Amino acid sequence: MILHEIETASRSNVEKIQLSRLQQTVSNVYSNVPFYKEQFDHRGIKPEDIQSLEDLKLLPFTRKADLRQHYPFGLFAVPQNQLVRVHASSGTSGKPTVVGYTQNDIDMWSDIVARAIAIGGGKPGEFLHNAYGYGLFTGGLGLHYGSERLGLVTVPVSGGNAERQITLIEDFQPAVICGTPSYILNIAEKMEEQGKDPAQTSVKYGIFGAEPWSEKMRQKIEEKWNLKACDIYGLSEVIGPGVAMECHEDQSGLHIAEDHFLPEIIDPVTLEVLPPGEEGELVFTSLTKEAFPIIRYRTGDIASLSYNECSCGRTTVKMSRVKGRVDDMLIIRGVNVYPSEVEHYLLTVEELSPHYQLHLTRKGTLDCVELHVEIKDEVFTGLQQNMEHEMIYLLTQKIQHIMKSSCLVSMEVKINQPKSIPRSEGKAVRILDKRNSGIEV
Ligand code: DLL
Repeated sequence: MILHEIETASRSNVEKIQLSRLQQTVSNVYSNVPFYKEQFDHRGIKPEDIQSLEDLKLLPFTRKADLRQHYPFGLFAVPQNQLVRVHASSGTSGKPTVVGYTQNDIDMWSDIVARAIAIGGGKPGEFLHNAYGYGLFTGGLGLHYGSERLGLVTVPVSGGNAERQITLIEDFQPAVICGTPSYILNIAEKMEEQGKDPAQTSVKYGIFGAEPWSEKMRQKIEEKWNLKACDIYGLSEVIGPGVAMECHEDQSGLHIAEDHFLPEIIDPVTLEVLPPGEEGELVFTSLTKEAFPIIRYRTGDIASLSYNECSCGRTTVKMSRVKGRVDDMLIIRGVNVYPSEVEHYLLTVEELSPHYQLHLTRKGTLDCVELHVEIKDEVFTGLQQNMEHEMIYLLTQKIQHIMKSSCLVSMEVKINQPKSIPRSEGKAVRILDKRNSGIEV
């Protein structure tokens, strides 16, 4: 195992590097991004006020809305002739958020993704099958550059066309596969339809992320593919994939590339910074970015931080698996529920496939959840006609009971036929919110 020096550095060394990089970043944004200058002036803060990492708390937060307001390039810190690339993430509403990179930014990003692939088990010389989408989304190109940087033979398949994915996996014999967990399951399903067993492929390591997934989903994928599945996290506003990566040795939390990104956890309501171990909204400050430095970016993702030693030998701070997004948290009759919790318990039900959707509706003033699940192919074909209704009834009761006792909310469960829930080629759509459609159900 090759460890980058910073990955095993002492806390005091890491903090020394972080402080000097933070001071540089703060001076840079103050001089080059009018939005930040205004924000700092408004609070009476000068770059020289940042004397310790604690002083980070003096700085203002940046929100997605700030990026939208300065669409497309208003928060960039370098002139256009220094940019070499832009990416964008599609918002569910309004304009996308656009991010820019200098050549140094691309180099830094390639380095951290190379590190991430190594953390996940990839080795130089092996084939890496990259099924993340190429384009404005950072997944495809992010993993691509990192894979090449580490010296893997990179197969730039992109998302879509599962048949071709299968042929290339069979013919090129990759050791590593990358994609969203939902799409990787989708490919496995297509293989099974062709009478093939994904567990028999050459793939040993999976680098999966870009959407929330549960521990149970990891178990399903690992079983189906006979591989080690590790979680990769990132977001375009911060750089793209590679902000944090789970190690294949320990598989319990993601090592943050904290020489480049300074994490905090805040209470999303009071905005107070929370201590290690407490769950809250993840916030990142970039420490080395040139084109698009970002201060205290509120990711909207819910996680916690841990500074405990990891069995892999790395000393970098770890973030927990993302539990969900602040805005995805469902409040059903006063009870908070994250879709990932629903997923976790749902996947304990043997008869179901790992595909589901939550449909949110409103009856009068009450929020209601319909949980759409899908029965497994083999269970469905094994059903005898006259038993069908009874079996579906009993299964519905069982799932409703599991949800009520684990997530503490009542959900209306709808059991669907195999393959009826839409499959994803990128990020899965798990929630359909029909509450503001004007239609009262
Ligand atoms: O999804 C970057 C990425 C690409 C990460 C490939 C990992 C692999 P965006 O499209 O900007 O960037 O979306 C960022 O996706 O704020 C999270 O809500 C979610 N997300 C990303 N990784 C994970 C993960 C890419 N491992 C948003 N677990 C983030 C849960 C994730 N959610």
